[in-house]
Amino acid sequence: QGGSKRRRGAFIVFEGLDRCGKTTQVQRLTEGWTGAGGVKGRRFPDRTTPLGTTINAYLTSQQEMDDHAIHLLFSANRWELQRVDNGGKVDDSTGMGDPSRILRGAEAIERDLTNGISVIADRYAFSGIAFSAAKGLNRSWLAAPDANLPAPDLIIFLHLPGEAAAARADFGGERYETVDIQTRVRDEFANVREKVQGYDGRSGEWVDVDAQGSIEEVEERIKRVVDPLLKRMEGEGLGEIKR
Ligand code: 2DT
Repeated sequence: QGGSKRRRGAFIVFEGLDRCGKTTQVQRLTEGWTGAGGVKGRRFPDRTTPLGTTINAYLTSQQEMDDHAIHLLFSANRWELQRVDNGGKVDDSTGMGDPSRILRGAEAIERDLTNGISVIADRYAFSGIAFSAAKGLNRSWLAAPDANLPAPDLIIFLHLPGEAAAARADFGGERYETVDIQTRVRDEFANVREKVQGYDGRSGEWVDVDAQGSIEEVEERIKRVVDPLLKRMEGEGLGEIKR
């Protein structure tokens, strides 16, 4: 070790339309993780936080909300998870003893990455932009609240052609789970993909992976994308966390 830079974890984000197999593949990659330093799975929205409860009420149509307001809540739901303990100044004024129980930041993505733990997320800011843009909100306004969040090293977009997606369209009953909305979101994801390298210059590589075929086939395709990233990290590491 000496004075050498500590190796950080890799941050990998999965995106795609509903029913493309994201959740299954995030789980598989997490459980079969071969990289050094361990791994954690994350899911956005995280419905377990206070804001997540409101987001869940919105998605399950128990609550209506202005499109801008819910967009900001989705983003805030990513931020509330980033909270860290300000370099050791943990607020333990509640006397609950275990700071990790007070500060969700103890589980925060940035801290995990710094500690060498890799993070795999089921959706992130790219879903945020695609879904809100599909409602017609101004695209340049949409990206602002997510600026400066930790940026992924790799975005894996699980791609299903239209017919294949329609064949899987036994959606649940949540707000966005209709063919009409999914079609518009598909177009918006294409816009996000185009902009990803350009609009912030910080986000990692966006890779489309064919989501057709068996779970094992898709898993194999994903491995072929992830393995080179892990190899790179075993070398000199990825250095600073991108923002
Ligand atoms: P799932 O929990 O089934 O993935 O559905 N969404 C998600 C947004 O509109 N904005 C966001 O920022 C994120 C992360 C996508 C969650 C639904 O919420 C949508 C589907």
